[in-house]
Amino acid sequence: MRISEINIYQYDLPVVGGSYRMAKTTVSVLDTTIVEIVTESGIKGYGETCPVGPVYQPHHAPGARSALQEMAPHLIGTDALQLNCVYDAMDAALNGHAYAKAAVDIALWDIMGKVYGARVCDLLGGARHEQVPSYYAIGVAEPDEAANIAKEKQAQGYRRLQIKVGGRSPEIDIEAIHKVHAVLQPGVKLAVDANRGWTTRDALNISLACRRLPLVLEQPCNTFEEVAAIRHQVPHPIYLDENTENLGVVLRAVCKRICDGFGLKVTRLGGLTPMRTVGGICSVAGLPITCDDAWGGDIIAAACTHIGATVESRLLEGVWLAAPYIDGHYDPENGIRIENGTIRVPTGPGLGIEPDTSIWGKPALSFG
Ligand code: 0XW
Ligand code: MG
Repeated sequence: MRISEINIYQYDLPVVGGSYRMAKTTVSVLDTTIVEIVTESGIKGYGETCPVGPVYQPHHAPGARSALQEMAPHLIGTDALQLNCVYDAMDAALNGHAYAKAAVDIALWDIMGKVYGARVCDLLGGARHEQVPSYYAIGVAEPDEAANIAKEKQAQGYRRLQIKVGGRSPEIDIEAIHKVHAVLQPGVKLAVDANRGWTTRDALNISLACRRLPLVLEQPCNTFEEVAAIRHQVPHPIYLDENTENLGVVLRAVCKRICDGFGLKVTRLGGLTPMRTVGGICSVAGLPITCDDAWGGDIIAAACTHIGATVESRLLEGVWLAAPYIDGHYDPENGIRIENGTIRVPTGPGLGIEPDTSIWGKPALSFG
């Protein structure tokens, strides 16, 4: 089934409440890129890639569109159902840029689902859950404010919280971690995410100051090497997030046991296809994962939910969505929602959402 047309949309997703703060960046509007792939039989698939600003990881929203512009002409005429061949065509046209290729990958899984009458999670090996747990990320906030948000989110049903730290004095981070921990209900998990913002010195001091608190340290330092250096000196489990830029890094981390789990991002790895491989590796290694992305609307939310549905319960820590920070949905009816801290896996074929494309205006780029 040949690809006859590719449309690329640009859309701004404003952050509800004004801004979202992490150790190295604060964002208030997210520039998202949506890829619409049309086949000769008229079936359409949708993919999306939305960096959370230009600093979070080496991804750039206009860069994603430039990469897609480079690749798209080479994809017209390829068979949408032959994912491997489309990958070959993308790699032959452009080296790297996995986060842009991811949008094409997601759109092709959507098309496959629509053609075969199956959900993406079922094509990926089968849904292990019809509802997946989500978790809430509390942006960098004053300690009392973070604790209040933690209480509010638990009351809404979340059973896992992530607090953002870093970019300020370690003493305030220590206080925030203790205050949030103090309001945790029994069984609620806590991840402390420095988003690469701590030096190894800060990570050691903060972890030791919180040594009695059960929590996970997510991406405490900037590089893989820094995390490896503190790995056996801190009392807490460590999850890697931003450093897992490709399958090779994941393999290295697993083989060297640099971490105890991963915060994964669908687009960073290059789409649902590499995510499935990483999921399999983590399953063999017994390492828990979260299925996330940096940001994005209903398309990314659906992709994260479908892959999350395929992960064993013992290893699925949660599926993170930007939905609570976004006003409205691309698909007002089937848009992905968090209810009582969980997400219902879509039931329709493909990603299970039918976006109202008029929301995005005219395509920024069209091919075919
Ligand atoms: C909480 N997230 C999954 C979404 C934000 O964009 C950052 C990210 C993380 O864990 O670093
Ligand atoms: Mg993280």
